[in-house]
Amino acid sequence: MSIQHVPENLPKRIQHFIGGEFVDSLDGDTFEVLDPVSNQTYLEASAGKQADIDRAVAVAHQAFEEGPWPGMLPRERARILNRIADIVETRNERLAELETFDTGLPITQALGQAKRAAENFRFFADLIVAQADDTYKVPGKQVNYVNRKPKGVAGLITPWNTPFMLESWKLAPALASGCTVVLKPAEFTPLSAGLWPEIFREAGVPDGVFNIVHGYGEEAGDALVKHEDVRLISFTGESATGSLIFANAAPTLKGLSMELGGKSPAVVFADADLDAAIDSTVFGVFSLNGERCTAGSRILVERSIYDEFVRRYVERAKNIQVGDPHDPATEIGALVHPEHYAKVTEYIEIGKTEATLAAGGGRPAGLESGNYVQPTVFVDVPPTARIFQEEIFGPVVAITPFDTDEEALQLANDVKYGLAAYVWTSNLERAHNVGQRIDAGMVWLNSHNVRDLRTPFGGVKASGLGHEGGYRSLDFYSDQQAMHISLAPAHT
Ligand code: TXE
Repeated sequence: MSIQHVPENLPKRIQHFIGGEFVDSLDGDTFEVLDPVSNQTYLEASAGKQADIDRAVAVAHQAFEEGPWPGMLPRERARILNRIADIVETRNERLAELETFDTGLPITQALGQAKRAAENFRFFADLIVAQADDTYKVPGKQVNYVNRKPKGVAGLITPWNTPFMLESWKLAPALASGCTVVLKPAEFTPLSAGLWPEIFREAGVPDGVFNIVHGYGEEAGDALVKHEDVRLISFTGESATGSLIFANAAPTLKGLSMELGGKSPAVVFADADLDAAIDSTVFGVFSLNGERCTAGSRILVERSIYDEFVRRYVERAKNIQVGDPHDPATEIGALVHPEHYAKVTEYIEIGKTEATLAAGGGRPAGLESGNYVQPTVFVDVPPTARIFQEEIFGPVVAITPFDTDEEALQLANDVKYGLAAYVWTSNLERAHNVGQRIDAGMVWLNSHNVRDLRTPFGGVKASGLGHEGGYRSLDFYSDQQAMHISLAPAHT
């Protein structure tokens, strides 16, 4: 039976943060926040709607038009971003405790999130100081130069799988660029966002620059997307939601950056380092409770090693420790919410009608309540199966064999998504050729998930629009005004 771990000093209510103050919704409405271990309500959060978004955007807009933030020199903003990073790191344990309580992620995996969030702020602090603007000399003693300006109020809409870290991945470049922001966290996991206001205040971010409005996507999120004073939306979430946001943003011609769903292939050739490939593909779909957008949730294995691969993979899956996320021994915790648990278990039942169940498929022994599922492995999965085509976003993997490189590529690309891909082979020519031909925004060859923050992070096809990372993020949050000046002597 899962132990009940409730962090101390939880807020009575998770409120919006607008203009430097914690406030309730104007209509006083709230929504329940469940603990994924017990599915009990320990918290409520302010339910933001149009009026609350209007209030937050007005404050952010005024801070942009009249406040010091957009006009600061990059090195001044960089100093504040570095202070944010330092303070975030001092909150590591508290953040991990809140994140585990809110998301159901194993505490050992939540403990890594503060460091990643801090790194995001340090990285963009460095980048804005290093960034040079373009100048061009043209005939007739004319000079052209680019005047880079922050776009304005940025709407940031984030998902629930690693909420604090994914919020930092948008907050850092938006604030570094001089934008002011309204953050709309995921309603499943609003808790850790409440750490930002104190961190930003301590670091010296002026009031009004950073605002949070909690609420449902179709209410607060929708109002943010449609607001005419919001210049751009950076969104991370499901592809279907991305399409909706794309349509709703059209009338106000907003800038859009969208990191969406995935159903990423891991292609394992017979000449792969099998130990490394199995370690990676187990990590790829069972870490973060399988609630990982870049999860390698389809594994395509060359036929000659297929039986050996499946045998070893099933063995590993059966030994993964599922349990209370606050227990340091746990490797897979509780899924984030009963609604998501229902979605994942429904896919598991569908999978049983489409393919062969080789491991898992039910509730772990001894965990009779809570959103717990066994690490589940389906094999001999046909490409027409729903569990091959659709994102499950849980600890469920589909494994299937292939005979030729061409067949591997055909299977890999036979989905609407194109986020990540993983290729395992000792033939490096084949690794590059196969990797480059997979429809994916990000490909790892004999590796996984390690990346430099300057590389473009994003997907193709249904997995996204635009890329985050490095200068691509800064360009998204900035207008680049082309200035032209004559240095020829004025006609006397
Ligand atoms: O997404 P949802 P979830 C994806 C992952 C999975 C999904 C899980 O693939 O599919 O995110 O997160 C708000 N107008 N990624 O279930 O439901 C909603 O309130 C405006 C990919 O949260 O799309 C929440 O804040 N906003 C990613 C946010 O959108 C709306 C990495 C996401 O909600 C809205 C992590 C609307 N109509 C997860 N409806 C990557 N590619 O990097 C909902 N929202």
